[in-house]
Amino acid sequence: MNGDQKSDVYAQGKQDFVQHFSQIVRVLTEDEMGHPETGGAIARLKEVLEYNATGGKYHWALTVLVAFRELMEPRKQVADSLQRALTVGWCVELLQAFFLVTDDIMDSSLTRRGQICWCQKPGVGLDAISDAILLEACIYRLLKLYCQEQPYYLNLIELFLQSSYQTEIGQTLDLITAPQGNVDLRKFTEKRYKSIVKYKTAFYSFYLPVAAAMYMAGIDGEKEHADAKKILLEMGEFFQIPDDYLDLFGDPSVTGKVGTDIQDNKCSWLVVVQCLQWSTLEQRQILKENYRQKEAEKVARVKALYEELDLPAMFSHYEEDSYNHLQPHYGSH
Ligand code: DMA
Ligand code: MG
Ligand code: MG
Ligand code: MG
Repeated sequence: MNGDQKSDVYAQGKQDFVQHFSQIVRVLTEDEMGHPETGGAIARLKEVLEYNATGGKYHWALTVLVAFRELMEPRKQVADSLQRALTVGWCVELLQAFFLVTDDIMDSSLTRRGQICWCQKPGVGLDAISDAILLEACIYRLLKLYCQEQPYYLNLIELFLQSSYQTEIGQTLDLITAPQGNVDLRKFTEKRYKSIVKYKTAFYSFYLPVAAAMYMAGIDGEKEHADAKKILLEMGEFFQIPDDYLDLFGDPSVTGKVGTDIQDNKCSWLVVVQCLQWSTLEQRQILKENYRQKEAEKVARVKALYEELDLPAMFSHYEEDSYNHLQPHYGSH
């Protein structure tokens, strides 16, 4: 497939996928909506789903669909199996929503997908923790409702549990490398950076959607999954680097979020792989004094330092190189 054909399948899938959302909400809420005991909680769940599960790019979820269409024998791509693929796509999206709601609490973020973070909405606050847990529970309700009879049901449950665990380990690494008390630049190593990214991003956004489609298509061999995992985890790293770059240099009206990595003392690509490699002792001192600080002038000082070090240009080169590096893999079928 060439690039254009690929974006076509994504565009086509997106319509089907977005339309499937009303069915997802209905299936998750219809039995208990109006229930004398649980009805109120279910109404809250509906609101949480509508606010937090929609409005993203749906890229990872659509990957389930595209991979499913490629891997599944065409004669088995009937209405029922496509419905299941759409639903598993929504399970990936719910997992993402669960992580984003909690991530925004941990990162003290203000906006997400062009709107106020759920936890920042008046009257929500830390109740968002309970909402996030509900979002996670919905994944397993959907898997049961749609896939219970399928031979791959257990594999899918284990895959979602395993991916959640890896991501939670990644979030933990991310947090303990960005302690609230002090700035310790020695913690920011390239090795640590790679581990954080592999666990917090690559498993759930790259390996999970493809592996889910593989299981649904009956591909459950260890070797096939290990091979897919190897390249997909590598791709995950290439994805987090732009996220880190755009946290500071992106336009919030495009990214839909205002960055917080400097204020949060994060082990971001900008500080680790670039800044610490190129900076002088004086520049490191500036970093020490201004990183992990909330004041706008201090954040601006760090940004100015990154600009002095030419990090935006380095990022462009890096992007080009990584694209060329991954191109043979992208084009391999
Ligand atoms: C996010 O990393 C990782 C997960 C598991 C949501 P991040 O905090 O850099 O993401 P974002 O920039 O979207 O807040
Ligand atoms: Mg975040
Ligand atoms: Mg985070
Ligand atoms: Mg980020």
